Amino acid sequence: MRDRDADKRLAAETAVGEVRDHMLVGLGTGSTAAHAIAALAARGLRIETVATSEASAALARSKGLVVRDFADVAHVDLAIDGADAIDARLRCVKGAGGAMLREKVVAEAARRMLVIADGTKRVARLGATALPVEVLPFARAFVLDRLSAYFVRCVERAGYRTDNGHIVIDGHGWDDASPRALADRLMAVPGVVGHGLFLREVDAAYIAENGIVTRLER
Ligand code: ABF
Repeated sequence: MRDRDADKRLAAETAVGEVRDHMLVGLGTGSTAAHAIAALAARGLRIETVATSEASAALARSKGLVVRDFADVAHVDLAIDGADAIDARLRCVKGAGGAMLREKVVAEAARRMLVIADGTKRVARLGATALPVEVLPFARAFVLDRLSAYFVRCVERAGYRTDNGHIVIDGHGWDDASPRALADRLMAVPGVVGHGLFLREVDAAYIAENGIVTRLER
């Protein structure tokens, strides 16, 4: 049995094969995305990038990639990012790494969005994975109270702040019968600034399991 990290690297390296010269590439966050950043740098293409986190920006720069300020960017050619869970319809839960808000903006700006993952991320149902919700610190107690209607248990990440200065509440135990409705309800709570449900952003996934890569296309 291969180790998970080898599968993460294989998925990342395979997906990076879609990148061409002169593209503007969105860099994801997390250990799988870090493999993609390394693979991109190794290819030596003439590309520019934007990053979904300060950590990924620093990693990319350290490897010699050009990282632009996303605040100056409206369109990205290709985004490549990890996930915490992905189902057969390419719907994902993201945000264990806390970068889901910037990840969603970049994914939405991208003409094509690829998820890269090892096989353990493939799930039949999304609801077994904790759903991260990014929250304005000012609204902490109010949002925790409102979120209790949608989750069996809500856990604030102790001492944690996102790159945007917000807190994260992980929602455990949620009904995944209609995730679109849940996504809408979460965003309707004042003080919620984002969440980790990616329901229509992902165009394709590269999933590696025991050294075999499967590409799923929407
Ligand atoms: C980002 O990093 C997130 O959206 C997801 O939460 C996490 C996956 O991390 P890893 O690749 O380390 O499993 O992609």
